[in-house]
Amino acid sequence: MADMMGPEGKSTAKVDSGRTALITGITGQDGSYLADLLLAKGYTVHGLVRRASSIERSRLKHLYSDAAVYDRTLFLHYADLEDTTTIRRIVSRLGVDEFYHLAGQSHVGLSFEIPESTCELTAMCTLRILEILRDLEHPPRFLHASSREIFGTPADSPQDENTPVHPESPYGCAKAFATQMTQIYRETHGMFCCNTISYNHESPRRGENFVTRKISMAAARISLGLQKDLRLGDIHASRDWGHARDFVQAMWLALQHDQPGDYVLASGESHSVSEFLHLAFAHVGLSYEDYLIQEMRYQRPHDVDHLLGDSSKAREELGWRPQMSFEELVREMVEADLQIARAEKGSS
Ligand code: G4F
Repeated sequence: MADMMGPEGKSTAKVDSGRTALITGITGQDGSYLADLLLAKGYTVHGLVRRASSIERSRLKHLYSDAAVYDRTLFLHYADLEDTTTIRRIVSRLGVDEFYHLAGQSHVGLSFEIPESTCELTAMCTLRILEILRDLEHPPRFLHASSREIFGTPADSPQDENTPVHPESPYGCAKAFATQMTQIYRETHGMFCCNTISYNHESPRRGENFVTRKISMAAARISLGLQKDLRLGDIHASRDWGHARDFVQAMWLALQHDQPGDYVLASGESHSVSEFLHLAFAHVGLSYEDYLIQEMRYQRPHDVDHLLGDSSKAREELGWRPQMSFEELVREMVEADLQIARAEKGSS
């Protein structure tokens, strides 16, 4: 795959005259849906990608295999999040209108294992980006993709923008820092900075180590005889699960609003992991109880039990309307994994 940097590290991209956006984390679930959305709206989209020995960009494949899009309205730039000099150079040269900061280590369980790098990537890198933007003559509008993990286990349910910040995981703590820094740059430097405080959001593009995708893949693969069992941790916790495509729509809406602000994004319904299991396995005519093995290694040192968000502010101020129900989400994920599993079976 071609990239934007020439042999001397000089960029070969041409900056479009229309609206432009830069996305960190463009190869992730949310980044790829956001790229789809912005390209459909006529934006020129720039994405920062990590330089790695193996290239994992499957979520963008439909875009960069499209000659009308790749290197025309979609450009990828190599820049690790810690590489402040490169990010500064790219941002100064491009002069984008909107900056969506989605990258970071986002696995809550993993953050207990690797707290330092989680804080470095999720907290400090956000601060460094804000500093880069502050130095620009015309800073772009800035969106930080925050997380409801900043609330920990709140006394009140549902949670909204006024819920006290009290994280209970290294990831939540790093996100709390980044969220508050975003507010500080808005309030003290007058920059157009927004936080979207998202509850769980899933899709067929979800990473394979998050619980919903583990389940949808297992249901599909077990039903086709490609897998024997499913190993999980605690299945009693409940989450407020929405669809990632709906959530990136709200991120875009936040940056189109006349005032910057913070917005909780949530479906407003909470379902347990066991409900997700039940629906996913029922979709392929199976009972999850026959295949589930619970293992200590997937239990967390601390897990938040019950999550429910109140996204009234986003709905009222931004006119946000999530489109997909919990049942539709489970169905879409299992159907997508059935297609993948059938292809694997066919080729073996
Ligand atoms: O899918 P999960 O890993 O999502 P979690 O921890 O709720 O975090 C996600 O949502 C947050 C917002 O609410 C984001 F900030 C964060 O970045 C991420 O997107 O786990 C969901 C539930 C947990 O209770 C977990 O303990 O499923 C439980 N679970 C049980 N077995 C498992 C497993 N989770 C994972 N990942 N893997 C298991 O085997």
